[in-house]
Amino acid sequence: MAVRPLLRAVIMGPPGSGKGTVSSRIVKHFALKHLSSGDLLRDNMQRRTEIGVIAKTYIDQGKLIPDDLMTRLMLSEVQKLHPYNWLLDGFPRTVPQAEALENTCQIDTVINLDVPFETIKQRLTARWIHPSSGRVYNLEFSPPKNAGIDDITGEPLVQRDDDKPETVTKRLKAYEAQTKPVLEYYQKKGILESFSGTETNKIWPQVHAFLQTKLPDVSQQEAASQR
Ligand code: G5P
Ligand code: MG
Repeated sequence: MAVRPLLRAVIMGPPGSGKGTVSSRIVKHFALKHLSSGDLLRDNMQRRTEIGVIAKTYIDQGKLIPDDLMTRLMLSEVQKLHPYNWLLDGFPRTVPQAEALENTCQIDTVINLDVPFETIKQRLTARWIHPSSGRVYNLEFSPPKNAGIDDITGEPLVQRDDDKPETVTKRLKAYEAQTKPVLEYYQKKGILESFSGTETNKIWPQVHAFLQTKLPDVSQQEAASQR
């Protein structure tokens, strides 16, 4: 009997590097469950849960949520993902978070989107999101079919409060100081795969080719079964 491959992956990269965009392409092609720490926090903020209220005070200042709170929140979600293939987006973001994750489960691969900061700043001011699904649009790169409206649900799109230029600058500083060391942490473990560029459409084929060495592309299987 064929053994089903199991992949526990993380996608990393600075704010606005395209983690959400690439993740949505990954889940269309590979049988992976996507868990985004930012989407989870925004959902809590929208529902005004205790975590959401605390998170908002940090996110609005472009700061990271404290490690103990973030780790508790994400690890309880990670436990629910077992035994599926999964992709974590936005967690871990500090070395203590990476260590806490490693104490819970083994990570097989880390995809790093290496996009220059100048490219990112431009992108975030043109971003619109559909909060409940996490779908991401960009007025230039991937506009919705109708301005201000989600393609799937027809619900209104919003801009993120933390996409203001001054908050973006703070987020990039937090990335530099607290998240870059996580790349070194995974580099030392030999599981870091970096993809550099300024355009998602050029980075994506490389990520796709890399993941195909680990998992079957289920979209191709589906297409073949319909022929
Ligand atoms: P998030 O939500 O994890 P970030 O800052 O890591 O936020 P973000 O902003 O969600 O990352 P992304 O997912 O990397 O960015 O990028 P994206 O949304 O796919 O793309 C950005 C924009 O560019 C979109 O409009 C997209 O359409 C467009 N785009 C993509 N590709 C291209 C292209 O090729 N060309 C062009 N022109 N456009 C393109 O975290 C938010 C906050 O939550 C807290 C922190 O406070 C954080 O700041 N948080 C945590 N705190 C502590 N620990 C953790 N683990 C935390 N996780 C979240
Ligand atoms: Mg994102």
